[in-house]
Amino acid sequence: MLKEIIIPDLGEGIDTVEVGEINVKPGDHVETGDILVVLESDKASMEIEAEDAGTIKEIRITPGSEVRTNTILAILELDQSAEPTPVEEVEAQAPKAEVTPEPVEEEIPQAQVEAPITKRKVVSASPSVRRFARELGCELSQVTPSGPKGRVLKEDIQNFVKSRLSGAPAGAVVSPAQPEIDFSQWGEIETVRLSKIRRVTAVNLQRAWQTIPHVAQMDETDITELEAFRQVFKHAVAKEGGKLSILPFIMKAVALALQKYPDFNGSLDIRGENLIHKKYIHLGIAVDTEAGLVVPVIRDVDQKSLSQLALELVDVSLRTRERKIKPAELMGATFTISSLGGISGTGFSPIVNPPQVAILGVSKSKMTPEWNGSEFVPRLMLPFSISYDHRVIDGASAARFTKFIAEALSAIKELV
Ligand code: CAO
Repeated sequence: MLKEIIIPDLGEGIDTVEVGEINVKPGDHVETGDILVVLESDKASMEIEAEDAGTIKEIRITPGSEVRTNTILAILELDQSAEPTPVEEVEAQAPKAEVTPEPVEEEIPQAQVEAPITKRKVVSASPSVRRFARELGCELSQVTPSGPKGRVLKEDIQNFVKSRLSGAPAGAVVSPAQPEIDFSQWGEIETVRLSKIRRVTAVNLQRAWQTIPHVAQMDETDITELEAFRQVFKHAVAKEGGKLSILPFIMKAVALALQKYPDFNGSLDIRGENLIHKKYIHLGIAVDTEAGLVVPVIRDVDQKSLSQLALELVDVSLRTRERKIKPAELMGATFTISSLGGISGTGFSPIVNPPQVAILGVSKSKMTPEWNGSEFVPRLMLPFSISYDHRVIDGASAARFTKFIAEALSAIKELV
């Protein structure tokens, strides 16, 4: 059964459009949805797609020609499975159509004609911009327009192509490259090659920074009792080869918080349409090594005791610093903790490590005078923060999450 593929209604005020690309030739087999032809007016491009599967018998237009509503673009021989009635039946109803190239206006018997065709997406762009996009192999419908009335400009295509080459998402603002500077013109210099870890980390951090809308939430907690507890039990843990720093307590509190607020343990799917909740809690722990930052993973933190976590932390951080950690041990984290508490600082906002949606930053605890309602008392206060992906987490949820961690660390008896 043959079918005419005709130009759909072009809309008011558009008499003719120019044929841009013809993506098929006689003999080609097409599936439903395949783009057959691209039409171009001075305002927009229109892709004509196949409504049915079949074989192209004839093309009746040429690139650059002017066509109008209802012009026949091509003749398609429908696949048998796509035909509404058996071939024999159709043949009995109407004479078999012999579609010949001449004359062009010859019609196929009406019984065998089905129309019209769907418009896919109308993109507003000038012919020169469309030509430019075609030369670069860039699909106009994917470009974010910045011109008046949603018109795609030449710069939009340049930005789109740049972002694709740099791995940034479509529509992301691409910063112009930094100019190369000869620093030796102002004094003596030495060039040091960055380690592989630093180079890989740089790419990952830049991608995370450009693709995730980050927000940081600061908080603090009273760990006076926790510290007293730690001083008593750290010797027993040390005898087993572990180190009971504040970190294992924080890991426990975070695991509880992730159970209560599972969004923080989730990941956005690649289209950004679904949040994947993970039923396991694997924590990435940022370890400072000579070669740069490495993040090994401690698994099933919610199922481990404090001393188990203390032992595993020593083992993992030691092997990471000695570069003995296996690649598989660096994968699968659901949330990351970055602790600079052993060094210095009152607060910082770490960068979220995708596909995770949040990261905890721990700073150095400090003895501070705290008002208890009637007097100032010395309390050991631990500052910490979370950075989170605002596409997934709201500010109020972030504040509840950090409040929960703060309370869990203060209530040491319940935590252990
Ligand atoms: N406040 C006060 N003191 C703290 C503290 C805190 N928040 N956290 C740790 N300390 C103390 C520890 O108790 C320890 O003291 P002692 O040696 O007297 O017992 C000392 O600081 C050093 O701790 P540590 O670093 O050896 O142990 P840890 O369990 O706290 O941390 C590890 C382990 C691997 C996370 C850490 O060594 C590390 O590498 N941190 C750097 C992470 C990093 O670079 N992050 C930045 C990445 S950017 O996001």
